[in-house]
Amino acid sequence: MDEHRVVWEARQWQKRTDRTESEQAYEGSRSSKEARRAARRATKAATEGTGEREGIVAEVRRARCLVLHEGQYVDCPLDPHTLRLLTDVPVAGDRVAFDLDDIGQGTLHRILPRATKLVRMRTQRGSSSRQQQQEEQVLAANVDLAVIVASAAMPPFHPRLVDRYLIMCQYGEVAPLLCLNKCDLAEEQPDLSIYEGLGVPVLYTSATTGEGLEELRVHLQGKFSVLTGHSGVGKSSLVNRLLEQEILQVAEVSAATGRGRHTTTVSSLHKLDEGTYLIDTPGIRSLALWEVDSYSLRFYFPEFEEPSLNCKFRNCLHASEPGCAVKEAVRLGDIPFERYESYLRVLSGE
Ligand SMILES: Nc1nc2c(ncn2[C@@H]2O[C@H](COP(=O)(O)OP(=O)(O)OP(=O)(O)O)[C@@H](O)[C@H]2O)c(=O)[nH]1
Ligand SMILES: [Mg+2]
Ligand SMILES: [Zn+2]
Repeated sequence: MDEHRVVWEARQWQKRTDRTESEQAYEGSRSSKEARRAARRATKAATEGTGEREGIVAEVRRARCLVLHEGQYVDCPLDPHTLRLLTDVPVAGDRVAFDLDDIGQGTLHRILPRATKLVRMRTQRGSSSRQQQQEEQVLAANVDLAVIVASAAMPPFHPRLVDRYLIMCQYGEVAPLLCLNKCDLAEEQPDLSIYEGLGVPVLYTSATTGEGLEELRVHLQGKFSVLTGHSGVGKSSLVNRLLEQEILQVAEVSAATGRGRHTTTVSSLHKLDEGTYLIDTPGIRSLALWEVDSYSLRFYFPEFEEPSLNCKFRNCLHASEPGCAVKEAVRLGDIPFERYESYLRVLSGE
């Protein structure tokens, strides 16, 4: 199984080499604290003299956003003029250049290039017809780690959803970690060895009893992380527990449907300690995948990469083609059947 780990990491590395220079510069800055400081100094130098400052977007509401700057939250209006200037809507984790006036109000100037982004697709009704339009929705920017939170029970664990979250991480170039929360509620924990085999760290936690939280803290240390997952799995509860404060609202899962109530409605960034930040996000209703067309989908399953070199057709989609080495690897048990099944489901647009 260790080979898969290598493939996963190699794939990430390979994608990184495709980046632009400025992205690579920032990427490099994430590799060590010293480099991160150097990047900050460089940005500071670039923005000095213009009165501009740099901050991190902590929360975006309808007409304003909060920017974290030197330990203070700065209120910045998001009026139509500012939004036109920015060309994109800021999201939690974005690094922004802004100006501060005498009464402490900020004016956003620019969103700095995003090193990573966690993205999902949002479907919107077209204005004139019933046509559905699809639009990229960035959940969080510049994160090093995506904590995919699932629950052992209430709502029940859905392994196939995890595969979709992993595709989202691969697409956004964010390292994944699987956190199975509410372990106190389940007598038997689901088998997550498939994910460990892929090189994805797996943690078993309970925001109620505190189980696994110290281990989670170790993984978060010194990183910008985002918690993502379905509604009601306990994302906000985990953040509260880690912050040791009841900052975020939580609500019970509906007894009738067993589903979460979409309690969190906007993403928010929280500082755990110097250099450690957490972004809580709203629960995702459905995880349609942005820009992952059927041709490129196979690249998001890193364990397919090596066997696919032996497929008869170079463009093999590993579906109904003859001489498919990926299907053969599934038959031999080298690729877990569940992962292949997930792949086929996403491929068929389910
Ligand atoms: N037993 C148990 N309950 C938990 C645990 N974590 C969270 N809960 C409960 O689960 C419910 C939902 O928790 P939230 O933290 O609001 O879930 P969320 O993922 O933030 O949900 P959204 O904001 O809707 O996306 C609350 O009633 C929590 O008290 C846990 O580890 N064990
Ligand atoms: Mg929440
Ligand atoms: Zn094939």
